[in-house]
Amino acid sequence: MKTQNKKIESYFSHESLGGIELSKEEIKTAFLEKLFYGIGRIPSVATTNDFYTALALTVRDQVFKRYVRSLEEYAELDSRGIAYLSAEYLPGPHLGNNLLNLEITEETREALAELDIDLEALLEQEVEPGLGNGGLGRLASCYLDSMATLGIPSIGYGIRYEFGIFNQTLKEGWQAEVTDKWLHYGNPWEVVRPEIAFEVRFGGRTEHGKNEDGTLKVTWTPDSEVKGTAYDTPILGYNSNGIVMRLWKAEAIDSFDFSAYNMGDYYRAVEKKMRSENITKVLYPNDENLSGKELRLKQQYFFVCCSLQDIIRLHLMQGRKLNTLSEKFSIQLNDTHPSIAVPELMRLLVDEHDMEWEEAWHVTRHTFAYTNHTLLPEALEKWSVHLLGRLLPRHMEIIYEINRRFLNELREKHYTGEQIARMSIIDERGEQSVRMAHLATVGSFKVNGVSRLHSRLLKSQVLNDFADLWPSQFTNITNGVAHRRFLAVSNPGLAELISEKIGKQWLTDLPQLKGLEKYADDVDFRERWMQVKLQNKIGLARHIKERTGVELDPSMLFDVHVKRIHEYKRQHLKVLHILSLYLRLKNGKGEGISPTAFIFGGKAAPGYFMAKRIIKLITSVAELVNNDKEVQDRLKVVFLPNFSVKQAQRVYPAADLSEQISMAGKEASGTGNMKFALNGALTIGTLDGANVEIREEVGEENFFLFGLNTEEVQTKKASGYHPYRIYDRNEELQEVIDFLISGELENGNTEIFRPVHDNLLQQDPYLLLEDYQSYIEKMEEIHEVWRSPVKWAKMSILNVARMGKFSSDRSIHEYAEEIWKVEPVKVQLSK
Ligand code: 8GP
Repeated sequence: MKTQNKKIESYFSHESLGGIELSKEEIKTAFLEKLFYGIGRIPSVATTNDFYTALALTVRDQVFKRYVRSLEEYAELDSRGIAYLSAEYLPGPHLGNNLLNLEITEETREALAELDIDLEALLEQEVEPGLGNGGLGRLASCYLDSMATLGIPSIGYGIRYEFGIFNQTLKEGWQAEVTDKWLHYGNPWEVVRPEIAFEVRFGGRTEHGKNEDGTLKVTWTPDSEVKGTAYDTPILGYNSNGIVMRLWKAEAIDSFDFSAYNMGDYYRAVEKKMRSENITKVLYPNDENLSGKELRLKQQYFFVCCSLQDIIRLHLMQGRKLNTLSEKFSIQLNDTHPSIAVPELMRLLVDEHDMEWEEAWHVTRHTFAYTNHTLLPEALEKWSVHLLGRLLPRHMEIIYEINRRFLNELREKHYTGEQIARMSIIDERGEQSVRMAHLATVGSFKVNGVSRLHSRLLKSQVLNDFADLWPSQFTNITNGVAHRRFLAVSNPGLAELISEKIGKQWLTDLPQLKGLEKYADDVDFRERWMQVKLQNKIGLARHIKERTGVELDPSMLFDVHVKRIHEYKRQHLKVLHILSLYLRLKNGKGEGISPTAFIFGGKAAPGYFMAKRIIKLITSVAELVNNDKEVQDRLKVVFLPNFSVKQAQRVYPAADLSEQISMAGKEASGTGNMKFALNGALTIGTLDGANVEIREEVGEENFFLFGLNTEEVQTKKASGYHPYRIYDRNEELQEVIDFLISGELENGNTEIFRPVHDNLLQQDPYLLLEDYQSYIEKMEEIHEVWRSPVKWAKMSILNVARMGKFSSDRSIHEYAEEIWKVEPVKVQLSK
């Protein structure tokens, strides 16, 4: 905060900004002032949204106070900083989390109650920014939360999509996509920074000439330009610092002067403006083949280009030289989406700042670190050389040069032709394309996977050649979750009970939960524990009734499968299980079945045929089961539409059983698995992703394991897998699979689920049939344990007590220590 104005400077000093505690009276006054002067409303005409906005603005002031202080402190200490580059963020609603971080939830609740306003109703009013698809985007937001709390000087860079992930509705049981309009009522949490804006160029051609001193000079003449403007959302840590999430919005460049054109050109000018703005219009749903999507590549380059220019601006502003960039900044690439940053930084250093290639490459390779989030071959990004070369001609040249030098290095090390072809950044098979994971790996000083198993598979399979070449470059950082949001904010009943027993330190030190272990044998504690769960279930049942009309008895086992819909996550294995129970009940063989409510939620990519059919299958099974009088008090099935962070915060606290049933080797980590267990749900899962480590922590006796492990999956596939043979040998499975095409699910329509049926019998790429029996048997065991409430409660308590490892605070600590080499800077809060 360097200003020449001493009076302003003194206002920013710690003392005059005052303490950070706000009394109920102060909150009330501030709230009313915001209502009058902030949005110009009198209470008699104010809507719930006006109240929400007034409260958000009140809270935002306090958030800014902390944020500004953190900035000051970071600048003064001249500390090393982190830029987190992510094409996706899923922050969830801000209000509740900020109230917790400011520790003013109760004061605010009381202040509003005195004005006859219910805080819960205002929390409900917030529309969350759905700027991500799922796990990867939510992880980025968890990490910003932890970076703020730990005091890591950092900025989260991303894209301010005008339309985020679509809203999901159901039409006759099928998913229908509705445009998300999260900005419709405005966004009180962000501020626009028109002075922080950069130009981004596309297309055109390059010219290779000479500088006066004879060195090579490349000039890029683009054929279009847009401007990226920063929109800042401060992200607060718990009782500590604030950092910023800086999202770029695309606009037409300022120099475009409309008045200089005649009428005809005026419209062309407007069209050009609209074309510019298109870049940040909409988030692409994942799981689709995006390789041909020019606009997607434009988005990636656009936000990377703005972010790097901003980082360089910040670096130079401190009077530093560009060749020290890597000493002052680490840039974390959240998956390959931002990996065009590697050639972009090279371009900026070499072409714009006249650095020698070798020196620029040294800086680049010591600045970037890359996190991989998926092993799925179809999700590994590739861009055709033709498209990339057309849109970013200079970058294509730079990529070729990086690759030429890299392949030379391999040749010097006597690599064979085949190995070289495998490792090349350019894939020469078929249409030439750029392998973005290779580009990110070659351009980074560290590469990490997101769970121990995933990192091992990354090293032994997807990037094995690179791991052999540079073993010390590879590491693992197991994911973690923002436990303050997913326990303290979303499950206040449980949080309170925990704090009563072990104090509040767990809020910033999750391993403290260990202290709960000794209460697992305490009858009174166990009862209160299950009482909290019951209340949460009652709340969720009410919500489900409102949203779907389905009534759930809260005493049932709440068996929950929520996450993106994908075949590898095997929602349809759960469906096979439900059908087996249904048929058992119909055949009078249902004695071992505990009354169960099956709750599903999750979005399917709009173009993913099978995933959408699986949603339809779930809703059809729900129709059948829920309307069959014979099984009514035993089984219920619901599909809760539009799963989001907000929904998730309702669902996790109310779950008894968490379904983590992906085929082993496919789920990089999973983070829902952690959120469930943290809220006292028991897990049924395969040895996949972070399940392995969760089981290790909570103890194998407190985790329901089933199915093949990764090696067994690979052996099975290598030796020739024949799903039909399994079907042929298992009578119950036959009945269940045949049921899919019996017509009973859809008014005599035998064809609707035939694609699922045929896929399972003919290919079954995710081994549902192979794992079926093991799953069914484990579920029988679970139903038996459920009938022993004491045992269940003990297991639930021990699960929570042993989840200390899975806080994103721990993950960020590891990133800071192992990768970024950055020291936390804790801002002193004067109370
Ligand atoms: C997800 C992984 O599927 C999940 O296991 C993991 O917990 C999460 O990332 C956070 O690490 N991966 C993605 O969402 C992903 O790869 N998305 C890209 C394909 C777009």
